[in-house]
Amino acid sequence: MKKISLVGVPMDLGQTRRGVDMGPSAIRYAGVIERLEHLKYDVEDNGDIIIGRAERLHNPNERLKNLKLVAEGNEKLAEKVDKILENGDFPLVLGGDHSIAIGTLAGVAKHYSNLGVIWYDAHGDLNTEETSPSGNIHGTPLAASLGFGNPVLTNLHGYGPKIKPENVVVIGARALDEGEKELIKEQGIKVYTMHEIDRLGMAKVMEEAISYLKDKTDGVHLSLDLDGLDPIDAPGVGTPVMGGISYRESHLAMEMLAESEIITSAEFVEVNPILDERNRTAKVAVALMGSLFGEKLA
Ligand code: 5AB
Ligand code: MN
Ligand code: MN
Ligand code: MN
Repeated sequence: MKKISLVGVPMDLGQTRRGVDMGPSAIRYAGVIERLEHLKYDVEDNGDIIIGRAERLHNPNERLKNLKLVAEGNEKLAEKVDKILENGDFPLVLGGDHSIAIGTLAGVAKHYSNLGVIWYDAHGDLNTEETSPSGNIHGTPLAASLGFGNPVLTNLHGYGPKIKPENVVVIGARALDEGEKELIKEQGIKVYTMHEIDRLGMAKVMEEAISYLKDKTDGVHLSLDLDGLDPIDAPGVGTPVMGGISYRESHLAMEMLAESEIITSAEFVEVNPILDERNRTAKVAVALMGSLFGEKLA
């Protein structure tokens, strides 16, 4: 069994609601290490990546907020993740806002020739510097990893694009911006919105997603934004959207990924303990990690 190598990323500069930088602490407090050790994994905790502090509000002339500090933090993360994979371990990244997926994928993708990505999220995170309605980098990491957006982000860690559009599956989308919808059509990105989840059921969606990625990829990264879940089950997120994936459906999705054995790296992001109810969202994240790593109910 592979060693699981944890990295915390206390990043909150990819959006404007403070508190998501405490996500890694909240997830550790919710017992991630104990949960994985109980499943007989060897778990290493690398601690947190050091993220710079914005001295004052972002420069209003900059389209993408805190670009420099976000890029610097992501570069450090990419180096760390790169080393974890060089050691042959499984990288498990704890966010932090979703801008950190740029660094995670930069560290992961160079180890594969056809990396697949499952993007579990209410949002597409497919905005670019031009299409972003907010200037928040956490709304752009999937586009950046595909090679669309500001070169500082698309070329992070010295190369890009990291992934190919035909190797991406988005699951749970229900709040896509116009520019994101266009990019999805133009690039032929596979998206299971809540409509398909309602219509087909989560089991069928995951079956399809897994068989879509299984043969054409040599590794699959899971990027799980807790706002993919319904805010009733995961209230501690900065950009909640009603009508999301349930807690049970999410467990089923993780259990099916565990059975498929396709996942080779993962990150759990956007847990904001300030907006949470008694650390519930971090506990949900840890429970889902349990299922992802093979926990069984009986
Ligand atoms: B998250 C929005 N599309 O770009 C934007 O939480 C929201 O990482 C982005 O999925 C949400 O600002 C980013 C309106
Ligand atoms: Mn989201
Ligand atoms: Mn996201
Ligand atoms: Mn969010």
